[in-house]
Amino acid sequence: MAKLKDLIRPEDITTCDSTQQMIHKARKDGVELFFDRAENMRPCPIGNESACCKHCSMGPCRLNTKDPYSRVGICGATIDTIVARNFGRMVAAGTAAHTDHGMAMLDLFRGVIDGTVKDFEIKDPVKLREVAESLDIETEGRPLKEVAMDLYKALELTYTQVEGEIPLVKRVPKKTLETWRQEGIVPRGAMREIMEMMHRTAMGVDQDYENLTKQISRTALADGWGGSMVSTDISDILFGTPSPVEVEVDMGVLKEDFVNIIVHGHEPILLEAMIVSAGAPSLKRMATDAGAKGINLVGMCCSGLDVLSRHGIPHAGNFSSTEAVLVSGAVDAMTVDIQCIKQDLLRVSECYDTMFITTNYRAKIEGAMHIEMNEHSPLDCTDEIIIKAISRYKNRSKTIQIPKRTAKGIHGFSHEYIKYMLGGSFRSGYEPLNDNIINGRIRGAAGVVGCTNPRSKQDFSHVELVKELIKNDVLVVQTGCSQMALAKAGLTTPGAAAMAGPGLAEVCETVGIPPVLGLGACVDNSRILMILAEMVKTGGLGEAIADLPVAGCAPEWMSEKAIAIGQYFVASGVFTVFGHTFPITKGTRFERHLFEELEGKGFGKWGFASDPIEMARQMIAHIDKKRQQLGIDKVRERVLVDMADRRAL
Ligand code: XCC
Ligand code: SF4
Repeated sequence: MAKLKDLIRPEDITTCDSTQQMIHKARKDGVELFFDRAENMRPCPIGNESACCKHCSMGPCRLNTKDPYSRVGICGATIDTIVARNFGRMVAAGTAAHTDHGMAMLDLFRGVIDGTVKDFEIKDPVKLREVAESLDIETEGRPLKEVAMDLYKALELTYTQVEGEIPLVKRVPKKTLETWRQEGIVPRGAMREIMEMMHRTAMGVDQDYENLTKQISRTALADGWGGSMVSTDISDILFGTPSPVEVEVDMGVLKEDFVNIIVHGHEPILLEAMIVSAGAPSLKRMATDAGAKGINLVGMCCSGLDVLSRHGIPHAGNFSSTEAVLVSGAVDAMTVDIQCIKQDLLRVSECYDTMFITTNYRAKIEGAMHIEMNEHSPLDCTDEIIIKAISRYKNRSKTIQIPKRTAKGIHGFSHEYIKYMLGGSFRSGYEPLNDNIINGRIRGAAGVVGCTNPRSKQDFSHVELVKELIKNDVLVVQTGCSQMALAKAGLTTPGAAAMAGPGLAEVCETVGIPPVLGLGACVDNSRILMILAEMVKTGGLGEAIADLPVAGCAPEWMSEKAIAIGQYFVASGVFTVFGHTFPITKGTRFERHLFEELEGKGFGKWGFASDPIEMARQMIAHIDKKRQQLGIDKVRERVLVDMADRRAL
């Protein structure tokens, strides 16, 4: 490692105070973190703009990013073909991740229905019947198991259907669906779409960036309205639909005198099973016999967000903090399943004698302890993890330094709950939201989501962007690592309404909600799609999602999954801004297609900005444009004048 004084200052790496403290400690301990590698490894300038193709062994072919039309690949592939193909493969990979995760949830659901999985049950039969009815499955007077089996079969089509539209497109607003039909991009099963995407991006197949874009959208839609939505619905049915709960977050949730276990990854089953194991009297006794006060279960990344919304389990931080938290020395075990698991977590764990355990057959790490989770007997795995953690607790030998910071906030806003909360139990619905947008108190809504990235100061853009949006009366909904950035910054409390503009603040204070609503993990971006669909259905704000005064943003994204999500929002009609980098060569026709032309066809479009205030400006400008098109731009001016008058009085 470089000399301490030559290293970039932790304050410049992250705005997360706990993570800063851990970077300081890691440096003292001589432990390298991914922040240090990001500093020492410049991104490849050609790859950064996606101007390289390695789809066959005539290449790899590198084009000139400064003058993208000056040459073509050996096969003749133009820059537009190359960037579009690369982009398409990112969408295919992201979609595969979400749909494979959703498929695992369906496997579990099937096991619960046919009785082979005994440790879980259907926790939310109301949602099961609602989802079934939304797919025209008969529920009247039928036993739950029977309805569940029919639902399972319908949802399986989301993946396997060879021909025809996937069942969940029934939820898409009519006019939006019309646009997709015109373009021929209503998804069939996700397996088919991903397969076709991979095929069409292979050497010598689809070499027309506009035609490729159609399949890119179709694949992404198979994620948003398919795999991700199934994943969310089944998780709710099996583990309960979230409703608001107060949760403590940040690294201060670790407790020195407890056995600390962190669960990191994406499938809710691991942490759900951990909760059961950690509650077992025999294991609790084993922990106290070892001298601990108890077992402290803590989540990170999306796994953490899933159970935080359902059970109020504390959350230690987002993607950029998963190595840093180990540096505290207080983590007795970190256990992981799939996605966003840095391989180097193993080495950092070893530096602090933390038990690092992989649990999923699809995601092993060379050299790491693997205790496989079998859905038919999940507790065998989680009991053993707890026993391992207790043994590490007994033999703790490293100095422990836990950052003291915690923040409390309200999380767990499902789209069902938002409906209920706004309308009350007698008249639940989205009318109050639409009304407040139409009357101008709320200017519009924004989804701020996605990862953190060591190439972008951790949490900074998320927090600054959201502050700017709420200040301008834009209601914010959140998922993923972004939600944790705002939670740590204290913006998920009702008190944060004080930072909102007068109109939004008034609505938040009346309903008693924060101006920033956390909806859960990244697959739960499907909840945002449902909110958008409800807003259209409720009326008064246009006929398609593309008509709504809304926008989306992933300011510090890093994963291919984020690109898939961005594309399904764009294809659904949402203006979507990405921050700090975009995997495309500037000045190409493909860029113009994504950033301008798609909008003219009735879709949303992509945007890009590096600075959070600029991101907010673009999003608000779009929201205002939509308000104008809807003819509701004038009311807002009146409302704000009223408000100022009232305040003056
Ligand atoms: Fe991963 Fe889902 Fe990104 Fe966070 S936000 S870094 S994808 S954990 Ni999903
Ligand atoms: Fe080069 Fe064409 Fe092969 Fe890509 S597919 S590596 S552009 S020859």
